[in-house]
This record gives sequence, C-alpha cells and structure tokens, in this order.
Amino acid sequence: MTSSHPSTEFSDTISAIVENHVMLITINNPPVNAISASVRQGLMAALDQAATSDIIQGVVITGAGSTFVAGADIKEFGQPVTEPTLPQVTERLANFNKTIIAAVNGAALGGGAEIAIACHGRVASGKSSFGMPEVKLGLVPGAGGTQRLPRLIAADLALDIIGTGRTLKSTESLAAGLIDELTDEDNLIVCAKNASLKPAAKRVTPHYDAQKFANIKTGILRKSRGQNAPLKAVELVELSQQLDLSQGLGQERQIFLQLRDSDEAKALRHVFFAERTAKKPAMLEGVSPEDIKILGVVGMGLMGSGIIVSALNAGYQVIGVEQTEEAALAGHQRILNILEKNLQSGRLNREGFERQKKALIIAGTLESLAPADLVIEAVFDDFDVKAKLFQALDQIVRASAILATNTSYLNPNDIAAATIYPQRVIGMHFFSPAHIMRLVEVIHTSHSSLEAVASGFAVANKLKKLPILSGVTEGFIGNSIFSAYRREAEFLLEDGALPHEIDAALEDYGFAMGLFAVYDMAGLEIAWAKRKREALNRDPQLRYVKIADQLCELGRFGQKSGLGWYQYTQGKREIDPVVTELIAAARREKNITPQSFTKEQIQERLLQAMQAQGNLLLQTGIAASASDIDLVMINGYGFPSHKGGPMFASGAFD
Ligand code: T1G
Repeated sequence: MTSSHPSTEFSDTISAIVENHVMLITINNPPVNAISASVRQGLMAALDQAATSDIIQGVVITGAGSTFVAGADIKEFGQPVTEPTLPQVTERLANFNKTIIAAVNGAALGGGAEIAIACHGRVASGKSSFGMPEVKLGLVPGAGGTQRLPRLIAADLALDIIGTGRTLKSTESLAAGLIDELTDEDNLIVCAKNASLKPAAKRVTPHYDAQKFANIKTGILRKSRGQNAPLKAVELVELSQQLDLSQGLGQERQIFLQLRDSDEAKALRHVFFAERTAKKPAMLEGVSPEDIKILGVVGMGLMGSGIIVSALNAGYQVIGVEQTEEAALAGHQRILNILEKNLQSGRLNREGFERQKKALIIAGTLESLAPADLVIEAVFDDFDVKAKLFQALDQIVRASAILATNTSYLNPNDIAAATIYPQRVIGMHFFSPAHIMRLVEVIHTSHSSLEAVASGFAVANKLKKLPILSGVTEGFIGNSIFSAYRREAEFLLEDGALPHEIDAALEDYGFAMGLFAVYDMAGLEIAWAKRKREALNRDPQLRYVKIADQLCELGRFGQKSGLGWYQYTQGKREIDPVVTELIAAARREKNITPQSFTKEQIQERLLQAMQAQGNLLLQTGIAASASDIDLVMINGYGFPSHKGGPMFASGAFD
C-alpha cells in the first residue's frame, strides 16, 4: 500500500510512515523478516518517536512481502547478544502508551508471534499463520511467548502450540482468540489502523480444559524422547498459570538462555541450516530442470502407491501402471484408501479429494505412459526386471523424458547402461511409506545429465520431500551407513552385548526404537536373501557374524512370525533366552570372551561405525557434504535430530 506521506528509515530494515495519526511500521528484512539486531534497534527507535509524538495516536506493525516475521534471526545465535534484546522489544510493545496493532500479513513464527501477541491487538489476513516452533530448534519461546500466549488464549491450546511447535492457520487463530479480526489482504492495513485508533482492548484470560491440558502434556513428554526443550516448554506454560507475568518472564528468560547454548539447540540449528543448504546443491547450480507436468509410476505396490499419493498431493497428473488388471485394481484401492484417510483427517478437503482422484489414470499397459515427462519405477528389486522395463519404456516415452529407478540396492549405472539414452536415467530412492517419509535420495549415475538430475530434484522438492543428492555405491548414502552400523551392532553381539542392551542404548540416545526391534518389525527375510546372494562373493578375510542367518534358518523372521531377535507374546516384545543362547554359542565358536558394555560404549561404537562410513562417502564423493549425510540418517533411519546426525555428533562441524 503506497502513501504520499514520507517514509522514515529507522534502520536498514525498519521504516515507518505516519498518516492520519497512525504510524505504520514495516519490518523489511528479506527473505523472511527475521528479527536481527537491526530490526530490534529500528523498532525501538520508531517506538521512541511514536511515544513522544503528539500527532501519532496509534501504531501498526506489519511485515514486508509475504511473511509477517519468521522469528529471531537464527544466524545470530551463538554470537554475543546485541541490545536491545527481543524481550526488551516485546516488553516495550506490551506496555506502550498508545494502542499498537499487529497487521499479520503472513507467517508469524517464534519471535514474530511474540511480537504480535505483545501488541495490544491483532488483525490478520487469510494468508497469516501463527506458530512457536522454538522447540524444533531446541529452544523455548524467549520473548514472552510462554507467559503471554497462555494469558491470551486457552492454556491447553497454548501448551499444544508451544510444546509441539505446530502452526495455526488463520481461521483456527481467529477461533482461538489469537487474532481479533480476519480480513482480506487489501483491507488488512486499513482495518489495523482503525483498530489502533481505539483504546486497547481489555482482555480476560480464557478458561481452559484441565483434562485436555494434561493429555497434551502427556503427549509432549512422550514424544520428547530425551529432548530437553519440550520439557521446559511444559514447565513454563504450567508456571504461567501459577506466577504473575513478570516472575514468569524472568523464569522464561533464564531457561531460554540455558537452552540457547545447549548441545541440543546447536544440533537442531545445524539440522535447520543443513536442510536449507541441501536444497541448493552446488552440482546443480545454474542447471535448469525439465518442465515436469505428468508423472508416470510403474508398480503400485506399497512403495508405488505411496509415491503416487505424494504426486497427487503435489498437483501432478499421474499415470499409474501395473502388470495385471488385478494388481492395478489393488493398487488403485490402496491409493483411494490413503486419500480417504487424508479426507477424514482434514489433511484434504472434499474438493481436493475429487481433484486428486481425477488427476490419476490407472492403466494396465506401459504404452499409456507415452505422455509422461518423468517415469518412476517401483517394481520388484531385480536387475533383469528393471532393465527390461526401461528398455520397453525407451520405445514408449519421448527421448527427453526422464526415467527414475527406485532401486534400493541395485546399481543404477548398470540399469542406465542397458537403455538407449542412459543420460536420462537417474535414481529416486524413496522411503516407505513414501507418502509420509520426507527423504528421497536422488541418485546421479555416471551417465546422468545434470538436467535429468535437476529434474528429479525439482520433482522431489515439489513433492514436499527432502531430496539429497547421492552418487552410486552399494546402498547409496543411507543404506550404506545403515549396513555399517548394523554390522557393528552384530560385532557387539559377539563381543558381549545383547540385542536388548544395544536397543536400550540406542533408545537412550534418542532413537524411537532400537535396531533389533526395528529389524523384527521390518522382517528379517529380505536382508537374509540379500546376504545369501552375496555369500559367494564375500571376502573370507572380513569378520562376519552368522547369528542373523541362524535366526532365519530357524524360521525366526521377526514380529510377524512371533519370533525374531525377540519373542512376541500377544504382540509384546520380550527377551528370548533362545537368542541369548544362540549368541553365546556364536561367541564360544569363535573363542570370544564376552565383555560387558556400558550404554555409552555401545553408542560410541555404533556412532564411530556410521561416521567412518560417512567419511568414506565424502572421500569418494558419493555424498556432497557431511550435513547431507546427517539429514539422510535423521529423515530416513530415525537418527535423533536433536543429536544433529552422526557426522555432527562426531564434531565434524565444531
Ligand atoms: N532466522 C534466520 N534465517 C532464516 C530464518 C530465521 N528465523 N528463517 C528462515 N531463514 C532463512 C533460511 O535459512 C533461508 O536462507 C531463507 O530464510 C528462506 O528460508 C526469541 C528465539 C519461515 C516457514 O523457527 O520455518 O524466534 O538458505 O528456505 O521454505 O522466541 O524458513 O535462502 O540463505 O526455509 O519458504 C523461530 C524458521 C526462530 C522459523 C519459510 N522461527 N523458518 O520457509 O524458506 S527462534 C523459526 C522457517 C525464535 C524467539 C526465538 C521457514 C519459513 P537461505 P526457507 P521457506
């Protein structure tokens, strides 16, 4: 909204215009109006002028561009604090001598939400959203959020927002009383200005449902898995109901400063910036992806149907192909079931549901893929099957179309070499369930053109996935590190540890579930089949642990067979003395005197195994950066994000 009145620059990120007795302050710190020192200093300077001016009767604060304020400038963390601090700014806003209204034009996150709730009122557009994602950075809101939010809205909802870091859309914010007025973008500033010329509204702290509060608290504590920030968030919101505001703010400040320099916060900051860096791989700088509109997916099993649902969610037209009519119907039903679930859970509205159903074509012949711009295969992980499929597609799709293999363990170089245009073949390694798991390893073969790789990357981004570039090696980044860590875990078994001890050490470290429990859940037979295939070429010099094979030879394939590394009674996992004895026998056979290991020793050995493989992937150029490796292990293999990933944990970023 332009004005004929002069704009005053209060810093290089803060400007203000005074018109009709209202000062409109704009925060302009691209790309997301993060609250840097310049923003804080500029805001205070503008408020100084407004406070003493006789002309100015009201103040409005808004953000330039499509974001209101995305929070404190995370890049400033770890540096010396520059005054004024954000708590000083929000304190000033809350106690300002004239009505201040936040005109929330977009995302108000963390410190941005704290600025908005410190104002005397909030007018927002439909594009606005509110969130306090500090716990995702190992922090708590540090500028009044934990004390002012539970006084503005129901404390149970405040606890949910602060403890989980979830974001509220504009309509939910209005219903919660977080915003006073919801208007369209064109009227946002006018409505906010009108509100600023009225006395600040008197607010009554809304009642809250104590049972709901308790349930939300339990959920947050259960999911925290060793993270400290969520526990502190709960503590502070509870204190907001017991202490007066200034005491509560004092407690909040103390806890915020403790957390800010914690290892957990450093690890989560590493993950935050690692994700931003991974979005822009140097290898693809300046490379334009193909314009992909129509996606083809061959194979509509668990993986294929998950990929199709992600593609429909992203707005692609999708052609799904199966070998038989029966398999195509089963796959179609699987996809419809997921879409139905999304509809019932509110993740999808009716209009979206119908649109996605319409955007999907199911076919029983490969020829129907002719119009596809990119085809992803998710068929049985066998070389001949995949090579034959791509050779058939060579005759069907146009030469510039991209072919992507979802293989986990086969060599995409060989698959590409079997085709007419190997430069258009890439790997796109999804993780199951593919409509939920964020990670996609985008594989560049020795033949792949940069355009083909960039196209796979762009598609993965549009699917709202986290694409990570990987070169070709057995198991790419994730599975090769997972194999190294699994191997070390089995060495630990022979050396004296037991499956439940190793799992307990991993869960203590922050994994949702230990390795052997995960194995039993996934089933032991697939890895066994692979080990049997590899047995002929295995280097007899290398240490090999036979225990897993012996379990399978005994028909112990995991949870579904009731027996695996553990025994399962009515689904309950229990230590099985048969396995304990099997392990003892394996040690005796190799004359190994068992040692006892502390959980820290177990954690250290497994971390070192991951880091050693990670370093190998960096040396061989398979992984572009250590932070990419961390993101793969966090988003694909359950590595606790508040530990930063195996490479971060090794001090690679100190
Ligand atoms: N500080 C510094 N840089 C930030 C930033 C921030 N808060 N948020 C984003 N960026 C950079 C990011 O690194 C990237 O840079 C560019 O902006 C675009 O981001 C006291 C202490 C807002 C939803 O946790 O969730 O307030 O890579 O790629 O996908 O209580 O960014 O281009 O150089 O993510 O459109 C709390 C963090 C801070 C929100 C936009 N706030 N940001 O997503 O773009 S702690 C957050 C986001 C706090 C107070 C406490 C997202 C976004 P580059 P992007 P996007």
